[in-house]
Amino acid sequence: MAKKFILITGASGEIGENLINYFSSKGEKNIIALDINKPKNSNSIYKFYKGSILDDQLLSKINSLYVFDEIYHLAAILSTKAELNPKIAQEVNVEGSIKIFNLALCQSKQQNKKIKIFFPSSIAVYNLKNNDEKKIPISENMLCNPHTVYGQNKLYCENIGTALDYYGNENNIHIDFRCIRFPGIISANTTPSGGTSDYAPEMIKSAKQLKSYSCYVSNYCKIPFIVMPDAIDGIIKLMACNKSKLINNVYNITSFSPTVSEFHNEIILYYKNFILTYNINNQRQKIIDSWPGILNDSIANKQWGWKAKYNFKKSFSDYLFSKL
Ligand code: AKB
Repeated sequence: MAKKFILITGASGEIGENLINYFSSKGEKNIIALDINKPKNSNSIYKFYKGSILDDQLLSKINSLYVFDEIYHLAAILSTKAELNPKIAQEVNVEGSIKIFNLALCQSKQQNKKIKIFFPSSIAVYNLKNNDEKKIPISENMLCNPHTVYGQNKLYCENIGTALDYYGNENNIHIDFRCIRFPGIISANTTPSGGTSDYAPEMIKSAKQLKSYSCYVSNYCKIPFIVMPDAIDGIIKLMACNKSKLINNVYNITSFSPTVSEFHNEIILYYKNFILTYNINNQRQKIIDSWPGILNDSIANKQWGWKAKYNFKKSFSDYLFSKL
């Protein structure tokens, strides 16, 4: 029987690197990684391909060389960068995703079975209009009318993936599409770039480096977050779940929703000299104001047992600042 592989696109991004570390810790070596940059942990994988998800020749080579069981399609341009470069964002986030879905459909056809594909979506698919909505836990079917390029790209791809799972393509070939709408993710060992939720991980990293931080959104701002171990746990749990239990394709997950001031107050318990200043970027502020204050993740909890292991306090004491 042919050896089965896992394909990870965006392998050197934050989720990619942490996912590779997870697989490697479980002894999983059959990983094919694709990214424009080499991941730091490339010695833990079978083969790294340096290139773009828009490169048809490269995708066709990868498709012909390997039999894939699962695909984690993580490559994307995040929200702040997408607003500044809408054309590139459309190419990478939409056209690139369609190419990866097509690769999954080819694999499904060759293997005569549904290929599992994991797609990370985002709270950017929501668009809140006022402060009252910030106080309501937002469920998957509420307020999905994104105004950012990134949110629109993600919602569009969610819908294509869901349709390919349900209806299949014109040849009746289906994929097994599984998607999480992530809140901001905070990692202790990697740094995000191009996102709008980056203020929290940047603030924490600055504190650890004994530097001050100038925050680009106001002190009252509040969006949901989780820490990286919970994000990885969510991906693994969702991908491992028996398909018969999954009534939906797209799920919210969350853990805590502090304001910028609450982040600051927690950080100074560990780094009492940490200085936070503000230099508001109106465009980024507007994006944060439009994202949920609280997420409702009860559907993920009911259908596949999702529950964050790290709450706000524990994230700092047992993960982010655990070595202090
Ligand atoms: C971003 O800020 O763009 C991402 C996200 C919340 O999807 N971190």
